Amino acid sequence: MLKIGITCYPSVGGSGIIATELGKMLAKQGHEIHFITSSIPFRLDSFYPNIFFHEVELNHYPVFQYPPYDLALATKIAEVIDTEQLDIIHAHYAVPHAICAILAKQMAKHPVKIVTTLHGTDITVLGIDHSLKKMIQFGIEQSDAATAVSESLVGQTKEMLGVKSPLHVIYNFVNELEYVPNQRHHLKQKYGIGETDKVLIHISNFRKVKRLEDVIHTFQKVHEKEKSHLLLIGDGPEYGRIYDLVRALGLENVVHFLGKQKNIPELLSIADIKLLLSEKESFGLVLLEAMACGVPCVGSNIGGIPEVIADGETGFIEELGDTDAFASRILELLQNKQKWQRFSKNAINRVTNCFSSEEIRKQYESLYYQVLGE
Ligand code: GMT
Repeated sequence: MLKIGITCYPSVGGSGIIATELGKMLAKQGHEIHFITSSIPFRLDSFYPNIFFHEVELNHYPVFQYPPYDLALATKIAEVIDTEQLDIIHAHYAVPHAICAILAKQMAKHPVKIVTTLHGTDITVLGIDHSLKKMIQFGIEQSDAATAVSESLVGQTKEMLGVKSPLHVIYNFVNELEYVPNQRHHLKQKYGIGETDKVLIHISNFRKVKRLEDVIHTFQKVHEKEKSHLLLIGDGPEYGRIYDLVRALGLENVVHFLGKQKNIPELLSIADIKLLLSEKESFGLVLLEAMACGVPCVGSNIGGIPEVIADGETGFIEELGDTDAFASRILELLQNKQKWQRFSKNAINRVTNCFSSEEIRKQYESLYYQVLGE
């Protein structure tokens, strides 16, 4: 059995979810898991005797303009490597987590291997910042193994950063016990949605790359032809702008801003279609969550989205920004019950066949043993 340290962003977000769910699955296999993060990962909701949490604490010295989080993290990782005799550090994101792990490895006395998973934002957003390119490349190349969550992200990483070392694709997954189709039609009533009205759903952190205005314009076109509502889940920088747009279009009674929510499977249970129309998306975990609940998805032809949605089988892919095409695909599904049911079934099957959490756990586990030479 291995002793594995995991460092990630513990707050809401796909990378934090994957890091935590993977930790929980590895713990079930008998491995000892040590989360080294700024706060308890939000998905670490129940007690596991072989999961430990090491909090990175920040000291506010008057000489520093900003408290040096990355150095505090590296120091903490080094301390845990030695005290717990860790075999592996799994860093989610090259910057800052892999960089901190590399520094920690140099400081620690106990030998450790570093596995880094790229989730996208560090490559597609930070990689554009020239000053960070070299550091991201260093983080990947100095790791003992690096993985990316889609083929598209591997391609982008190689192209943008000129990374020479191998990058393994290990797809994301969902907790299949949690994300299941449910009959919760009474929930519709709570939001003032008629029993037969259709429901579209979008879940994100409301950053510009998520193209919320395309979601609203697409919905407007659907709403003109079909009695429907839009649930917007999440919060972020675009919230205010999108709120104003919805009011300007007179859609405030049918577009529901729900903010950050925990009960995503329940909300998905009343949704007919999931929308993800981003301009950058290395994977789109929210698509997989929807598919597992039997909700067909409509997405943009960007990044890893076409690797998740099987176009014409579990949903539809259209060109970025083409709100007419998105709307007509949504109407095609909403107005043809048989087709919707076929897509819904295909979506559930695709999650089981291509993104099984057990398979993905095994892929990470065998990579750990590979870097350890076992
Ligand atoms: O999308 C975000 O802004 C959040 C970010 C994160 O850290 O969770 O998401 C990235 O990682 C997810 C998990 O691997 C992927 O599903 C998202 O596609 C990816 N986001 C981007 O590439 C923009």
